[in-house]
Amino acid sequence: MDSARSTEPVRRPPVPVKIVIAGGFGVGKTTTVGAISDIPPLTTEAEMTAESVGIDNPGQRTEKRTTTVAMDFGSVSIDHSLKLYLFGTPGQERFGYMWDDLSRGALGAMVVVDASRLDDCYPAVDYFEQVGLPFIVAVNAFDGRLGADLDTVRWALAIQDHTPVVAFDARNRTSVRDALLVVLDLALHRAVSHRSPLRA
Ligand SMILES: Nc1nc2c(ncn2[C@@H]2O[C@H](COP(=O)(O)OP(=O)(O)OP(=O)(O)O)[C@@H](O)[C@H]2O)c(=O)[nH]1
Ligand SMILES: [Mg+2]
Repeated sequence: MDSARSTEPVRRPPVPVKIVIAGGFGVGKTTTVGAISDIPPLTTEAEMTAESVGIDNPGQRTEKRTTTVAMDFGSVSIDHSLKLYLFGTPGQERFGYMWDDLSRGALGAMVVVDASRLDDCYPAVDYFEQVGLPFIVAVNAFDGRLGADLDTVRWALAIQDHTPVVAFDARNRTSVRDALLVVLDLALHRAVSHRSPLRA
């Protein structure tokens, strides 16, 4: 009995990794979490009211009726050894005070960008540069169009060379997965390069 038990491979629980999905108002953060999550995502959507007109600008997406007021939450298993926990931030600037809490303990972040409204994206880029959390800029190809090429986005947002800028489709699971893998790759590289060398 004992010898049979000892030959069984030890199945360790997956390593939990927290990733923040951030960005300006209405850029597709909730859509991103919903597209990839293995579980029904937890959302905190509230109806947008007439009072928000002129303050919250959804751009050309006049069909937008709700907005995130606290957070999005979802999870996805990358493989048996790694499980991502995704925390989406609210996009409205007045909820910016929540970003510290949502980012605590995160390994990396994905800043979702609508290239037709780049102005809305500066606060998220600034925030992650200031707190030093590895992040990528993921330009959401609304309706298959980027609105601006990636070099233009990098230049306009003054994105540093070591920060990846990628295109993705927030509604497409595979596309979101590929973008998240870039976040993981970046976070891993950062962790390895910041590790102090072993003493002989
Ligand atoms: N056509 C198209 N519409 C999209 C895409 N991503 C999101 N949308 C739509 O754009 C609107 C905004 O998407 P959300 O995912 O709610 O954006 P958000 O960033 O979570 O918004 P806030 O939480 O309010 O800041 C919704 O109506 C989505 O259906 C996309 O890739 N293509
Ligand atoms: Mg949202």
